[in-house]
Amino acid sequence: MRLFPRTLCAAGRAAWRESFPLEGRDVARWFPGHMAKGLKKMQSSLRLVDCIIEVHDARISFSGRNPLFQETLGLKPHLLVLNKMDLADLKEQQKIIQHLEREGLKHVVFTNCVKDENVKQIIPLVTELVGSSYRYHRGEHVEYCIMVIGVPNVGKSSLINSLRRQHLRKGKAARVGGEPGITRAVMSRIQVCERPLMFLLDTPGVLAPRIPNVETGLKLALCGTILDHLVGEETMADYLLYTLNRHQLLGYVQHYGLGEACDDIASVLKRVAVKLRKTQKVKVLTGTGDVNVIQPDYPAAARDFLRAFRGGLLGPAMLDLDLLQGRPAEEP
Ligand SMILES: Nc1nc2c(ncn2[C@@H]2O[C@H](COP(=O)(O)OP(=O)(O)OP(=O)(O)O)[C@@H](O)[C@H]2O)c(=O)[nH]1
Ligand SMILES: [Mg+2]
Repeated sequence: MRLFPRTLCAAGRAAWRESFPLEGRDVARWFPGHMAKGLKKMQSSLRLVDCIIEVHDARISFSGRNPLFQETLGLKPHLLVLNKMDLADLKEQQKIIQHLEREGLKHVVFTNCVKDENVKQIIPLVTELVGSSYRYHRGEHVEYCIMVIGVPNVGKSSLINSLRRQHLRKGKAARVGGEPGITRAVMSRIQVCERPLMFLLDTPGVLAPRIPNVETGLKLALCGTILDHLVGEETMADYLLYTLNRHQLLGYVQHYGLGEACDDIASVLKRVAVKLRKTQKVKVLTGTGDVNVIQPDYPAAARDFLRAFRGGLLGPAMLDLDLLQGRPAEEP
């Protein structure tokens, strides 16, 4: 169970690789077929698009974005929307923006698409970006066509719905869900604004995240970008505890009434299970007869730990703090 070092020491590296091989073909099975197919269609529609809005999770501002599309993009204006800002620890927001600028990302907006926070900034920014791009000089087109892309479950459909609420006072057009892979229709064209006339193409989370190392994979998994059962909830819970302790995000101590921070996932999950009354009686055969033993339901506890994190109940998080502070993810 103890896969990750609890402190900043590098112990346990070998265990990462052994317990969680992420290289090559293994990553491919994380992405259901329809997502991979969507990429081709998306590329063929790029011609029609005036601006790309890339949505990503603000808790992993640097990790997992797929740089591949940038090659396809060419000179198209590009806006990075870092969504789920309500779940992100943005104390270092300026540093994050500077870090992204150094990577060539000049236009970044932090949003909460559930509460429509900062979403109003997007259309004026898009209009400005398109206006100062080559497309402006084509003249004959009055409407703007925007493509929303990003890795699964970052809130692409939620952004579209939020834009519609803000600019058209209309309700849901795109289906939203808590799991990756919700948007399945390959390409729908959705109006989001009357003046200027603006359409968005919703895409089915087609971009496969870039996963250069195990930690990036686990960060993406914690943010719900990869289906949990493909990664393993207990492994994810283990990494979650490691990363919370590493960044001194100790909200879990209070949330579960643990009294103090703990670096052992088995004992944390045990206490979570007891608190949630997720225990089961198991008969154990001993030399002197059967004994009933109370056993914690570790998978249920791990699931609750992940759910609490994702719901923001353990406090806001910035999983890329290591990258921001120049302490890159440890390679296996
Ligand atoms: N807390 C929080 N949750 C959000 C926000 N935006 C979206 N969500 C939630 O994140 C989940 C995924 O949202 P979607 O809009 O379906 O994401 P998507 O990128 O379209 O997902 P796929 O179509 O599966 O690729 C849903 O449960 C949303 O309610 C946000 O700003 N804050
Ligand atoms: Mg969607």
